[in-house]
Amino acid sequence: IFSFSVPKQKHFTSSKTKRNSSSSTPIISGFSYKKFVNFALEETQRHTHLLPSPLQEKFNLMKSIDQKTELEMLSFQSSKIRLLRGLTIDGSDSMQVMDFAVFPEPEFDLPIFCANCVTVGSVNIVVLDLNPLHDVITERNYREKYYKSLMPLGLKYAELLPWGGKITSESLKFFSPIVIWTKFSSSQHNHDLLFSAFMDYYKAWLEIMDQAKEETDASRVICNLGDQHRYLTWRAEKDPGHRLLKRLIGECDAQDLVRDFLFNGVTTLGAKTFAEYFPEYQQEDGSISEKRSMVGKSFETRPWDTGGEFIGENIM
Ligand code: BLA
Repeated sequence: IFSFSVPKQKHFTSSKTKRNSSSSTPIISGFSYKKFVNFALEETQRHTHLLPSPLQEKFNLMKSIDQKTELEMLSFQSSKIRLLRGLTIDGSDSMQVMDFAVFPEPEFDLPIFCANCVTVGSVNIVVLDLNPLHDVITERNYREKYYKSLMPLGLKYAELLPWGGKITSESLKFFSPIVIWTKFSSSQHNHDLLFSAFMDYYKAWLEIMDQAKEETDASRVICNLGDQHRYLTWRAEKDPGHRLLKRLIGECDAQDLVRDFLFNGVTTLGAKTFAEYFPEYQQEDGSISEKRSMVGKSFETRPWDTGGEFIGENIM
């Protein structure tokens, strides 16, 4: 039996604030998203037996082309978890990135845990969510199954971490009524708040994982598989992180990281292509539009009511 232990406190740097000489904004020194990933791993181990993923051998540590930035990758699996993986980027120029996600086995219709945080200078961009596996705008049953009881949690953080402004409707369709989509400037208070939101959302995900029952109806498993593949196909093609990754490690390694690690499954869980799932991106010559969004940005405020009902307009 394989056992391992999570390196406790290895990356846990205490966050001290210091004054930025060029402005009066306090900046966080020693801030790192590694404590988020460490928390998630330790917490997961209380609920299930984690095994290292075969991906770990190829994806572990990388340096950017200019040697100034470090990329760290961790990946695991368990009985209900097809892939738990985290990427943290520790940049020299006060850039910190985390992309942490958990993808369920196709026998489970569990949401996909999704935490994406980007800190550049004092700017923070965050998406934290239990991304719905199925469409929560049209499929009421799925929405109620998972999100009804989570609405109080979502409402709490919707106040503390306000809506980040206009967002594309393509992205919005992958978000749940409890999504935390926010932007804020760095401060100890804000980073603490984000960490507590991350811990609460992750604990909520683990609890629904504990309760999840294996689906035995083959047609439903196929449906779970298809929707997870669609999600992976979307993110492997259009995730906002790609441009930065290309700049850091070059086009070829970035493609590998995105398709084989971050969105592993995009080439194995299904055969449909991006153009088949998202035909609106197909151009006359057959190629895929490089645009992130065909619709543009909308939804200046949170488009769900307190009951989790979608109240936005013009979602296509
Ligand atoms: C910005 N990342 C964003 C934005 C969103 C997300 C919504 C704001 C820009 C926009 O409105 O599109 C995240 N979008 C998501 C997520 C989903 C989605 C999670 O559709 C899920 C369905 N981000 C990363 C990684 C990097 C990264 C790994 O996850 C870098 C390596 C960078 N994200 C990044 C940067 C920005 C960003 C630099 C700001 C610049 C930009 O928008 O291009």
